[in-house]
Amino acid sequence: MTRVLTFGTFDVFHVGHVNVLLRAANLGDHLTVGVSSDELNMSKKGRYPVYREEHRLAIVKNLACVDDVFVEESLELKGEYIKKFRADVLVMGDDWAGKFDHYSDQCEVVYLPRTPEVSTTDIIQSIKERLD
Ligand code: C2G
Repeated sequence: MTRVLTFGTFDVFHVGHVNVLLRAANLGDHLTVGVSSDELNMSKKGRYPVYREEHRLAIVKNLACVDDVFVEESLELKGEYIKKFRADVLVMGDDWAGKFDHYSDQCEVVYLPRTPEVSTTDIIQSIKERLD
């Protein structure tokens, strides 16, 4: 049984999110997803997500390809999460390429290409423009 672990905010859930989760799930038999907390987003991006934490968790948790979710409280705890969830593979989008290579002594580290031309930031921008 191969256990896969991935992370993300998944704010304003879109097709790029579902694509990366489907591809992550296909790398193993069980997929656990760490969903970044509202506070982690505030500290790393300087803003709170549009969708609050429990709503982002509920969306990701109820996808057919996802087996388990938890709240990711800190970017520095990846090693602990890999142990806790007994991950064989850590999957990240290639916007993080190279950033997690040091975990390769604990599990396989895989970076998947992002889906082009879709992002939460662009969706928020396009809604704003429609309202102006
Ligand atoms: N993603 C993608 N294609 C897009 C947009 C996002 O493949 N067009 C992927 C990202 O690469 C990531 C996942 O979807 O793997 C979630 O994206 P974000 O919510 O933007 O995640 P991020 O805020 O980078 O959080 O510990 C790391 C963080 O939790 C990652």
